[in-house]
Amino acid sequence: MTAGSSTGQVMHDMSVADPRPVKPLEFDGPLPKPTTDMAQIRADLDRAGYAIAAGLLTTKQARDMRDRLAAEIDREEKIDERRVRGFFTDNDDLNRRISGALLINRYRPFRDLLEHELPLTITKEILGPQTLDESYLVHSYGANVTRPGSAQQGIHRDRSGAIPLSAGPAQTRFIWCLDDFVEENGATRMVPGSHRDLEPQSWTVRYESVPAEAPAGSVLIYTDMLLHGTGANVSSDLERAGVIIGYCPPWWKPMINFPMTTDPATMQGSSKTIRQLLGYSSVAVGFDEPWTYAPDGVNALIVPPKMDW
Ligand SMILES: O=C(O)CCC(=O)C(=O)O
Ligand SMILES: [Fe+2]
Repeated sequence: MTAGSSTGQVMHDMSVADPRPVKPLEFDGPLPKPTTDMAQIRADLDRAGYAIAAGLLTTKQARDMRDRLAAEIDREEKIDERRVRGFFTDNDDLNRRISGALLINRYRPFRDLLEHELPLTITKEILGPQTLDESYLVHSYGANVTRPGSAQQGIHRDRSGAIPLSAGPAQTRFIWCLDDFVEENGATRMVPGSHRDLEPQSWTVRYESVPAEAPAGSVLIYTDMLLHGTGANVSSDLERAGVIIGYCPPWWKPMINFPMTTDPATMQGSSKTIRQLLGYSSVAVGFDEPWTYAPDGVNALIVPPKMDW
């Protein structure tokens, strides 16, 4: 297959002696490129299983968020390095990760990303209508900074193996690029077309993959059907910061219990949409249970579950 190759990559865990057989790409046609054209984004998602939306953040916004992210990671690392390194899905402890639960408490732009129009539009289109228009939820939120020498992450799906692939997407996923993503600094690797593959992911094959290269301020869009993973950072001096957010239907359990992890003071004056996305609602289907034992500050933020958008 001509469209990129992962076989030449540095893989610290496996090296060139990686004995696993290569699973070649089964995808023909042009690879998604950064675009501002919504029709192209939809077409790329359908055909390749991912798309690259360009220009969602200005260069300055991306740089400010990147600097703030670096500062928050430093701050956490000084308290306890296990908070930001050695994440269970990484092959070494060179990357730095931080939970979105911390980020949204500390800097408003990390909250604003959650209700940006583009991810919400795409989420609605992909996950489809919900019973009684109950709001989608933020399923997961974290940032991943690759650093020189860090290894490629194993190619995977952001999905529980317990959900059959035939059920279709259970999550929309967005990686906000705060730096230019290039192959050298570990741009996310994608397996185009794998969103249609109903074979469970295997650790015993080496998936051929392509780097999703994108300028800072872009967003990589995919779903939990697509095989992908962080690229190896083979540069000597480039970092690559990405903020990763997933959305799911309301009947799914988010990985972060935001009403319990978010400082209520930071949510004052926030929109109904972001509160719904973060789970400050009861349910549209089922018992409407008051949050009897929640702190007053949390109870004061509760909104109805029905989406207005
Ligand atoms: O940082 C990236 O490029 C992707 C990370 C990822 O796929 C994950 O952590 O699940
Ligand atoms: Fe992932």
